[in-house]
Amino acid sequence: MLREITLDLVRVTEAAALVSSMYLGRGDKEAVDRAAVDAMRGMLDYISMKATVVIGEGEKDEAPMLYIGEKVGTWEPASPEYDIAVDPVDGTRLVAFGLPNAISVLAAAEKGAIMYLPTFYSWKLAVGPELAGKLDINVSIAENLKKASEVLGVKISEITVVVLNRDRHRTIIEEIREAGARIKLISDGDVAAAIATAIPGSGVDIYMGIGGSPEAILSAAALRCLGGEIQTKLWPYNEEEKEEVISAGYDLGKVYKTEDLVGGEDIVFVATGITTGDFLGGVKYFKNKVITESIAMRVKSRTVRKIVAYHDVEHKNVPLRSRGGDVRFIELQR
Ligand code: VTB
Repeated sequence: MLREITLDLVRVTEAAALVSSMYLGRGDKEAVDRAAVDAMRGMLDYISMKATVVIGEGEKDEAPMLYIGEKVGTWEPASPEYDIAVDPVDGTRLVAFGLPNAISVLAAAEKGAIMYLPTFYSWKLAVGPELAGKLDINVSIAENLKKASEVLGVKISEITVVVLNRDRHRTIIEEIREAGARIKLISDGDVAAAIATAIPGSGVDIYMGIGGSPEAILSAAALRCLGGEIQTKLWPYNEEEKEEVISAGYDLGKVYKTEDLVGGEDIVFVATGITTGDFLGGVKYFKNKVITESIAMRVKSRTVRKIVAYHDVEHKNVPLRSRGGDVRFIELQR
């Protein structure tokens, strides 16, 4: 059962957040990602499980660590088998520029339960529990917003929709404005945006638009734990990709629902804030402590835990894969 290793998994995203946040505001997003991957990979080595990365940093030849198919965990004969999906930093640019809502995330589920979406991008519509099952990715934005206002019992002008600020979203932004809803345009980090729809008091009701497919899967894992919903459709970004997926037998009209993306009942989702966002505080320093805020949740129990950790800078070790194990935190600080 994933229950037993939940806190171990929190340590994984904590480590990634702690180390990547050392590059806060330095303008170097590759360094942010490299640090997070190294710490995440290092911490995974300590966990008693037989896990396989099914969503990670890409294929083996493009990623040295956390590539798709990589085996992580201790792989002792008696340890349980899982598939894991990771995004060491969702929003590397956000960390590189010290902007809000960057998180480190990981989802674990039974073997075979995590789907693979073949396109780089997907169309997404994510909502919290109240709107789950009520909206439809195939109808107009105006219709969806009207429905949302009825279900939530609020005016359309009180509904907040999050959209990635991209040229490809010009039309949908216009349609949302036309319908009269509030819009929060974000530069990056749509996993946090999708999750925020299901967190009471986050001020976010709906996330929609075209974003990364791996991020759709991670959002689905979180939304299953929170009772929210994500609907997705494949969105090929050029003719070549379109032909590829069609000839591989995929249907561009198919709507993938939350359970299609992450199935089964044994699912854990964990995330740690790197920069402060809508539902998690970022990595902060206070005297000789470095403080992290994480969230851990499971589908089975639907318990959502917030875990605030005060790491003692003098005593803290962080495992880095590149260094073969634990490194003292102060040594990394320079
Ligand atoms: C999306 C979104 C991510 O990057 O992948 C986006 O899902 C990239 O979009 O959360 P562009 O290719 O248009 O830049 C994030 O925002 C961050 O990784």
